[in-house]
Amino acid sequence: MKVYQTNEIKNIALLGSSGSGKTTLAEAMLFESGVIKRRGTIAAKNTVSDYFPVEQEYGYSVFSTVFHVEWNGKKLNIIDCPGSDDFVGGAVTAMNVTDTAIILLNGQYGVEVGTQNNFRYTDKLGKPVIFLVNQLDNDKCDYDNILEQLREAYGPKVIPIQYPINSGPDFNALIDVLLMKKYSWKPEGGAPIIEDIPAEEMDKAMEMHKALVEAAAENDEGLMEKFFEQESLSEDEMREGIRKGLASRGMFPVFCVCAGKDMGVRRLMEFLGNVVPFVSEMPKVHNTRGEVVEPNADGPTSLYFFKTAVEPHIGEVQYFKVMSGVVREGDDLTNADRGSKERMAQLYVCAGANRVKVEELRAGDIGCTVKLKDVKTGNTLNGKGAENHFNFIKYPNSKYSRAIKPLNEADTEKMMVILNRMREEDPTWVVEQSKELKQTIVHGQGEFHLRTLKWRLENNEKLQIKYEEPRIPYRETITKASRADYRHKKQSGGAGQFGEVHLIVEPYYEGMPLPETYKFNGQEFKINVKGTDEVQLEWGGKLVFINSIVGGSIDARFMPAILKGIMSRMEQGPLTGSYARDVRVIVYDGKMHPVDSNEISFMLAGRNAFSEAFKNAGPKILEPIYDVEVFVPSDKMGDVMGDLQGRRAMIMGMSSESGYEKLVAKVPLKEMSSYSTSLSSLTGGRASFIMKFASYELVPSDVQDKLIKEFEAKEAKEE
Ligand SMILES: Nc1nc2c(ncn2[C@@H]2O[C@H](COP(=O)(O)OP(=O)(O)O)[C@@H](O)[C@H]2O)c(=O)[nH]1
Ligand SMILES: [Mg+2]
Repeated sequence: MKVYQTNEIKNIALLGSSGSGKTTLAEAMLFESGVIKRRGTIAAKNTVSDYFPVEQEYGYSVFSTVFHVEWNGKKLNIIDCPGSDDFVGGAVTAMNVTDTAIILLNGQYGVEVGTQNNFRYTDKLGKPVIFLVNQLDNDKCDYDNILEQLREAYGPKVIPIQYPINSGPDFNALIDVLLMKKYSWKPEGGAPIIEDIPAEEMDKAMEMHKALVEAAAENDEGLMEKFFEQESLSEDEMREGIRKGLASRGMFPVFCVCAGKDMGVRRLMEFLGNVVPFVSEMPKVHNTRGEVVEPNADGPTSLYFFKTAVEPHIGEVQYFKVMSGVVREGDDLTNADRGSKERMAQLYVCAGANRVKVEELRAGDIGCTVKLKDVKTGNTLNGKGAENHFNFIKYPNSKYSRAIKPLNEADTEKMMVILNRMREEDPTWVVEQSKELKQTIVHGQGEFHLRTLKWRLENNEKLQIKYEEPRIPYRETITKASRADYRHKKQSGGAGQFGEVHLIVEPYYEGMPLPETYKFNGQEFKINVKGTDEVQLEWGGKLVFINSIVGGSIDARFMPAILKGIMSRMEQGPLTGSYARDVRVIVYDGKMHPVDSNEISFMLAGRNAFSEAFKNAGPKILEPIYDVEVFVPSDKMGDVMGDLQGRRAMIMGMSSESGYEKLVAKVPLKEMSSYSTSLSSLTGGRASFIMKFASYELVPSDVQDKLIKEFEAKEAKEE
């Protein structure tokens, strides 16, 4: 295997909605470059890219797949990304370690919500984009209309380099307006027949060629001058201009293929090899200290690990990008995240499950290795002289959660070990052992995401599990002031117990003034603040505890016990056992016994007085509310809106973006538990959404009554 220099390497991500044809394109690229002898298909479950059993079972990509092809002396590292929102983790990672993104469009649908999501990420990361219209053989494919949609969505920077002459089932020819040639294929695809453009296409081709030349010239002043002098550019000058336009996102070229029939794929690869920017031409990468890290093979060695795959018979395969320097087998490196030392074992370049040994990998290249001791996805390994640390990959928040349980309770520990290991493969799974909900919760990107987790646990790990609805982390609070006394007294043989506490509770809000006078049933209570404890509650909100005991009716030494008693009730709210928050308590009086008073007595008196006062203080249940943004194809807007209204959503706004609508709403978490599934079935998988915790708000009174009844029934059963 040849060692490639930094200026011979290009890193490319294949993006696009699920079903647009990324995996099929990857297969055609591998075939065209001679890596494989036969093209596999999704239907036959034998593609290089979807090589995990779970992917073959479901017929779509779950993981990103890294492969490389050699083309005209260049090495193209390509990452085939899963298209579905459920597996967005792989796409986010790939975009971070590659330079150019190819966004595939399904000829049948054109611009989809998934296209927009992918494009937004490339925008955030400043990556070049090539649009690739695939499935030109689909009878619903309307290329001109897709171009229209692209221009509407991304503006005049969208410049077609090709157009099909005969899209639909007979597709076999296109015009390339960069080379000004006609490309056509025999039914088996592969090598094109390249001819002059037929007379009847000449006008259209010339017009598009001119637009392309002008767009290419715009990216460079020298080219612009030449263009004005000669009214044209040479082929090389055009390539130069397009390369610059790509790198600066001044141009988004559009290509055409029919990946399924291997038509147009060679020409695309030629363009990738000749025109798309090299690693060294891309915007600089920074380490966490903000220093520029040049992709320079002469610099110190730094590797960034972006992916872990656990493979049968091999174990963990770790994928990395050489951010600077050179890595060789036997190199001693230090893990910047974990402080541990690692010795590099064999190095490989990858083609899906097939790996080829390589002696060294140089700055900008992507490879994989095995048998590392303690390297997790996201870690940086440094050689001598490098002190880099990278953490540029930000995963989206999870939006689908389920409580997970082994069918056999004895397997709980085993399950946790496996879940934690699987997280290393896919950091978008979040596993949480919730003390509050008394459940183990797995958070993911959607129902499919968790379904594949279950499939893998059951099929690869032989561990049977079940999912349940996660409980909702309700909160309790009060809405008005109230007062209570409680005397705890116990006389049993020897030492007795005695403690009496008088207190007032009231709703707490930030910046409220110190208490002065209260009136309950005509009786006035004057408050004399002696001391204030402000407890920042672990679960959000505050408890403010005010001591205003006069005349020593309770010794100061008992105050911490009273607070402890109150806290124990805050942890287990009086209404439903949920955490309470935002309460101010004023202990203003009480009684002691010279012999029998002790801490436990005051703890219990404090707890019970608090409980009683809380119940009379207009107690309310709060529920978590999320900010939700839904991206919907315009024709599905009505259905999606209606569905949201059925979920007690408050619609905050709507805006039209090209091809889809963005809906902003506040929705209770309780109503979001099956949202990803419903949205997917309402829109045929063409919508997507994101959600983020916003605030706690009061639940409607009918919901509150129901929750209290459920809690009481459960308590009665347990007693
Ligand atoms: N007719 C036709 N079907 C295609 C083409 N490319 C892919 N497909 C089919 O579209 C489906 C989705 O393709 P796949 O490569 O899995 O898409 P991905 O989700 O983007 O990886 C599969 O059934 C493919 O066989 C094409 O050019 N023409
Ligand atoms: Mg795929």
